[in-house]
Amino acid sequence: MLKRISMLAVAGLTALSLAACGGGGGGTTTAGTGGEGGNDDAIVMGFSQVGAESGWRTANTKSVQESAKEAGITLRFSDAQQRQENQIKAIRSFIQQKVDVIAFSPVVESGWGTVLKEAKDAGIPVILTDRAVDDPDTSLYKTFLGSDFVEEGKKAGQWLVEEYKDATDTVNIVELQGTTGSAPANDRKAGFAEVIGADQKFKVIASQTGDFTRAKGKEVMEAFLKAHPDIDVLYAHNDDMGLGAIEAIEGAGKVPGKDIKIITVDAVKDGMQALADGKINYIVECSPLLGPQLMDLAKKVVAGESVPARVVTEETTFTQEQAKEALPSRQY
Ligand code: GYE
Repeated sequence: MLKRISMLAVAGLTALSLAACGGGGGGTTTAGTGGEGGNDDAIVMGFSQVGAESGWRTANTKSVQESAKEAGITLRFSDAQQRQENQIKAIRSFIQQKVDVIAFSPVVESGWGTVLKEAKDAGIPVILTDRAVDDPDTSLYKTFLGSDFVEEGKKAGQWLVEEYKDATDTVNIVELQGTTGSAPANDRKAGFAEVIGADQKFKVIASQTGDFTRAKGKEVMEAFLKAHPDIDVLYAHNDDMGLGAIEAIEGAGKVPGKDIKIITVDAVKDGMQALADGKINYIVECSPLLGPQLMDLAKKVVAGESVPARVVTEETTFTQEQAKEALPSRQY
């Protein structure tokens, strides 16, 4: 499967022309050691990224690009701009290019069977990274590397249960969901609902998607605030939506972190800063630094070695005090 191109010049030209043609929806770029280090056995990885919707995503892209370079893997990177059809196009293009391995972070969970079957038939192994697919045929991919999003939702719920353990009144919660149909939105919602569902006093009075972006988080929170004068808690499926919502809350003359308690997921720098500043109350960490593990898995898969079907990322949680301590050494 490995490209055995003996002349470096040819390798360079090939990389350039492929980059120029573009490969997927939002544009493909090639990086890595293919034309630099004289490594004509370099593994070629086609990577279809979700987009650039959040601080988490930016950190994840950087991690993947840097780790590919370090591992000597030639990366063909395609940005899907949050659209499944762009990802499907990118994967088909990677199949045509006969890359050695395809890695992708599926924007939504369903609808992948056909294109993954095409990759399998072409003998190209696929690695899921960050987000899952819901296809029951697990032979369509070699492994899934990423967080346990249900667990993240549960951790958010557990903090809330503890925070309001002495409260007897109803706790009115609004929820900003991630991208509709995405694994983190589905699972973070489910994990949270399971934990708070054990106590009747917790009521989710509004729940809508903010598409994981700051702008949408702000817009939806503004609508929530207009419709519901009595919001106690905001649960946002990522920091960026929470940060957008903070602007909306301040705009409505309320104090984020006090009048409305806020829980988010990710723990990117801006989120951690808002937590340290007292505007967010609790953050459940979701690590975007998946690059090194992804490259290790890719090497094994291409070498025909067996890999675990599931690799779960290790993560923690942060209170306001813990955020102050962690901030100076935060990598993303
Ligand atoms: O939490 C969010 C991003 O899939 C885990 O996607 C990822 C999520 C992350 O846009 O900020």
